[in-house]
Amino acid sequence: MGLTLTEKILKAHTNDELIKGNTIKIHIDQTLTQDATGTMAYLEFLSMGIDKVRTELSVSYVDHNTLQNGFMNMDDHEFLQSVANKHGIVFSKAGNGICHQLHLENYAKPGKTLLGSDSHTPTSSGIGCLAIGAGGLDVACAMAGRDFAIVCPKVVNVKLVGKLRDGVSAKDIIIHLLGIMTVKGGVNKVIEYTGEGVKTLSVPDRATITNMGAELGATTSVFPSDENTREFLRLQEREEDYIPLSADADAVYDEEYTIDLSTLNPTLSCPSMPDIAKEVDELKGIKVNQVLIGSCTNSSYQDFIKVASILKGNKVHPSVSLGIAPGSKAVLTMITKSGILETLLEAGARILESACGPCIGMGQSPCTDGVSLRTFNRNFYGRSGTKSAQVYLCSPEVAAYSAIKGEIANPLGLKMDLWEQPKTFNKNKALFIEPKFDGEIKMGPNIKPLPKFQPIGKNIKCKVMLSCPDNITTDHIMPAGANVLPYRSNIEKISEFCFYQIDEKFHDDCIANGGGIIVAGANYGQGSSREHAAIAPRYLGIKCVVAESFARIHKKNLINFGILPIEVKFVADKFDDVEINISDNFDVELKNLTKNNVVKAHVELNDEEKELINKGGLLNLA
Ligand code: MIC
Ligand code: SF4
Repeated sequence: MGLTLTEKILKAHTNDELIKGNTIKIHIDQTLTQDATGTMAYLEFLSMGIDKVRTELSVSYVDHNTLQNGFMNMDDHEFLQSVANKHGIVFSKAGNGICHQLHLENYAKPGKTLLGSDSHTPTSSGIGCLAIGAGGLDVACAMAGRDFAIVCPKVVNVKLVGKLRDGVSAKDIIIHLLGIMTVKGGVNKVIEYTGEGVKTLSVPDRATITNMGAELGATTSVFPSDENTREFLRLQEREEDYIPLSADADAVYDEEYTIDLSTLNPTLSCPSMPDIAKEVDELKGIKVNQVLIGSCTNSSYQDFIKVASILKGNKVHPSVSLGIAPGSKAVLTMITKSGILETLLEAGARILESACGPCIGMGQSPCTDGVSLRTFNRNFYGRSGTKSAQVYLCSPEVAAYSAIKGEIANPLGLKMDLWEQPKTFNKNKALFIEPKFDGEIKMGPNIKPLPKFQPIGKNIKCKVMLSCPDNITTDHIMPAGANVLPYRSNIEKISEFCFYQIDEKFHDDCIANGGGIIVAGANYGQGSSREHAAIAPRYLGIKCVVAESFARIHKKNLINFGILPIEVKFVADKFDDVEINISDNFDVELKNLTKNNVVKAHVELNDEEKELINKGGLLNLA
């Protein structure tokens, strides 16, 4: 029986048998961190007392908190740079670009494994590696040379046939797929792309698709490594990293979908969930206030060729603000040299820093009730910084054309080839700093020591602190944005914002009651890998989350910090009194004393995870 591409890469990185659903441990070749999750990850790494990272390559990027309004963000950057220098990690300074775009350009290699403390790490899988997002602690462990445990994934075959029409692009493929599979359809699965249509997609196209596989909840998504991959690596002057890789012709998949590219239309994700997919003609005519082009999903040079081809000779509509953030310094340099930048400026675009920026709510919040069209990957409630805003996700083509028209408009059939594809890529590495293995670790006053947590115990009597519906995101649990991100290294302070988006009293109620439990619907914790969404609730005394199901990364983060994720439907309201009894084998009895109902569940944990819960989290084991 033939192997899938996923199985081939997994087999080369594990000694465990690939039995679907079992926990397997895989060896990690490369890691990446970004600043917003990185400070925690490196505090955790430092607590392990290891001199030099034990991976082939580890890179520390600064791209999220680049506003520096106050000393806090810059303190974080100084800390990160000093750790990188001392412990053998390549450091990418602020202004160099977004971690995923940079990693794809500079370091991702077919056949390798990459673990990153950011949920969009799978972007690099567009090149044919297995790139997985995780919490900072898991990445710290990988840097320390420990294997990474995952549930051996099911493999989904998405067969692409035909060719996209002008005006339709990779973003439309993934939004279309999100409409079919939903934001929980990919949990514990790898999405593998096959079929003749794959050949029509460049590596940046593929990376747009694997990037947004995170929105499916997938462990990762992967494309074969083929002649397009070789060409991309040649442009990056690293053709030697190329190896051909693909699934066997008789590979067996767990699920299959076929997408005929020639029939796809431009498709948007509607407010406020990436899987609310609608074709552009259903939305045509909606007036737009803001258009933003950039983020790790759509900020490649190739994207800007299309955007500039549409904008050339046109003006941005008077009622639209168009912001553009090239994904990396290399892309910015290339659009400058080719004249694309001039075209964007002449049309009336604002040029933003090469960083995450508005995608993570660092500036550019829309006006009250504003309609914002973004080429990004997440439109969760409140993430833009304006709760009443209507945020749509779309391709660069839809974004650029709508910016001119002042309303959602259909770019189908437009020609977008006024500029040629590059002959070579800009390789200036001025903002990459190689480690020298010396110096002292710099810890400014905003960087607080990691808190210690007590184990939750076997008998818990407490109150429900929050009862919430399906698809709660980590942006609901631990919001980001310009007011909150500066406190990513300060758990006491950041916990004040916990659940602020949906329950402003959550923090105070937890303090008043000594914590309690959270009750939720399905797919709890989808979205970001930020472990603050586990640490802050734990800090506030949350002991268990009882949900119908969990997102993969968040479930692991909860366990890492000693919170028990109990998977069962439990009817409860805020402030209900509950009693939870946990056996040594993690059979759990949940009693709602207020409503007089009892539910039983079993929490499936491997031996290591049982120990984590029993000891109060991974930090107590270090
Ligand atoms: C995001 O897109 O939500 C982030 C910000 O990149 C997060 C990481 C974080 O919260 O720092 C992610 O995707 O993991
Ligand atoms: Fe940055 Fe947005 Fe990408 Fe997250 S999704 S890494 S915030 S650009």
